Amino acid sequence: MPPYGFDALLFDVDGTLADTERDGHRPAFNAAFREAGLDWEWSVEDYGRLLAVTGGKERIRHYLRLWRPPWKPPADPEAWIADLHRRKTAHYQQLLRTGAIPLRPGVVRLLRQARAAGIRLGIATTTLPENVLTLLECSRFPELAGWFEVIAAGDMVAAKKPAPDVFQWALDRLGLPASACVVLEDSDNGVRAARASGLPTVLVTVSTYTRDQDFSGAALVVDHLGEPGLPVEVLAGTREGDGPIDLATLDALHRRARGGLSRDGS
Ligand code: XBP
Ligand code: MG
Repeated sequence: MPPYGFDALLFDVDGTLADTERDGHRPAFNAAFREAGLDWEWSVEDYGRLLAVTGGKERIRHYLRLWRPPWKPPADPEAWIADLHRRKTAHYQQLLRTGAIPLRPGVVRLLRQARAAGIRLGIATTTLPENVLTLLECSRFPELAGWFEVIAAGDMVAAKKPAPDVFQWALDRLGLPASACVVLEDSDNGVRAARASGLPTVLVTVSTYTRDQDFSGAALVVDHLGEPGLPVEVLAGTREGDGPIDLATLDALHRRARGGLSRDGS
């Protein structure tokens, strides 16, 4: 039993493990649009607004409904959206394979510390499992792809974040109560999803598009996890000490968030 008050860390992917949205998913959507003969282009600013809708297929559907009328897709709209999204995924993975999207500061350090301490690792993401694996395998640390016991992804469940489903799925697979896990997220939708599934402790590392969001359910909001020589800025909430975010930092947040409850929540 590790000397920490939690058994597992649950990581979001997009924005948390890596800052994937602006220079990863967005250009991949645009490349898919061009390939399909569409003159659509999601600018950096437009994409920030579209991110309110989680999930790539859902985002395209929303864009069609609210931004493109009276244009309509040929034939069956759902099949057409699915095909366009498949093209987007192929472009995204091609981009990941170039190594263009690095993992965020402190991610590998914290994962290594967790692994050494016997803390279990899981992922709760909106994107596809193959995107998660490609991101990790094409990073400078491909061994990370084998470190996550569970990859809970948006299409495996009925509703994507901010619904709690994907976190619930991860908890069920790990066989752990919510009280035994700490979550790392970057977005308001992610915090809402985690809190709605009863997860008490959410650390937010803000990303390109999320800095100004409302993180009222989070235990602490910082700019990134930090590294020796790369100080962490606290954006909301308080922490004990300073320095990079490590297991001791998360443990202190978790104990405070749980307010002295026992590990099974009683
Ligand atoms: C991330 C998302 C994803 C990506 C695109 O949300 O909303 O939809 O933008 O991925 P979170 P897909 O970080 O909260 O999980 O196109 O594969 O859906
Ligand atoms: Mg995210």
